[in-house]
Amino acid sequence: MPDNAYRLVLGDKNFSSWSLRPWLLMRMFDIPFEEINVDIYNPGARKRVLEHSPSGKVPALKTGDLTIWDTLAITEYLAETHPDYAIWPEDRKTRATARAVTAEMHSGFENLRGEMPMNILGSKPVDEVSVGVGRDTTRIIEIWRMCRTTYGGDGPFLFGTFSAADAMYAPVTTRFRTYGVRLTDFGDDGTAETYCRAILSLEPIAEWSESGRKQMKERGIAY
Ligand SMILES: N[C@@H](CCC(=O)N[C@@H](CS)C(=O)NCC(=O)O)C(=O)O
Repeated sequence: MPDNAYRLVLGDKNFSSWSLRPWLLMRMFDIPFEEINVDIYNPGARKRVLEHSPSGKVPALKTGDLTIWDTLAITEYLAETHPDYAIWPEDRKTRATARAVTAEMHSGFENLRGEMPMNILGSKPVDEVSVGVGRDTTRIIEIWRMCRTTYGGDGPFLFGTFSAADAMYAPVTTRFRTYGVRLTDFGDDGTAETYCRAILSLEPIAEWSESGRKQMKERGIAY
């Protein structure tokens, strides 16, 4: 393997939302990489992850003697290493907005993340969501509508063509589906619904889910 080849350390595909983000980004930009899949939920998980990632968390990107152990840092490294790919929008002000919405996801929406953990293969519709999840959902819908109407142009993604911002929000679209969140209850005029469909119908999302199903089967969990 060449010294600068990429190895992406990933957690369980059905559950690890942070792992999905850089994986999807790299697949959408056709950046080749090898996967290192780690079982992060069964006994001994911490030791297994620490073999690859000093924070004890996944994902981590390894290349040569470098390990990058945070999703946002991985994203920035890829954007710097592959300047020809529009991982961030080209226009400086648009790029700043894309970074702001990406960072808002990276550091926020604790209610949604805590109460509705990613479970791509699962279907667990809820009758009602908590006040906190409702607040997070309303803000996410507001972000998506702002991006789509201001920057979406002819493309189906937040900034037109697929960018780091879409990779960051992809697990949210799967959560809304898993938990049957009715987006119209939180101010959606159809823009967020359409955006969710655009992400969920991506070929790599189907690939990730299928691979997640195989992993679950190997671990004795039927989906
Ligand atoms: N800030 C980190 C968060 C990574 C994270 O929380 N990963 C979870 C899996 S989705 C994890 O490794 N959890 C294992 C643990 O906390 O022990 C990032 O952006 O990559």
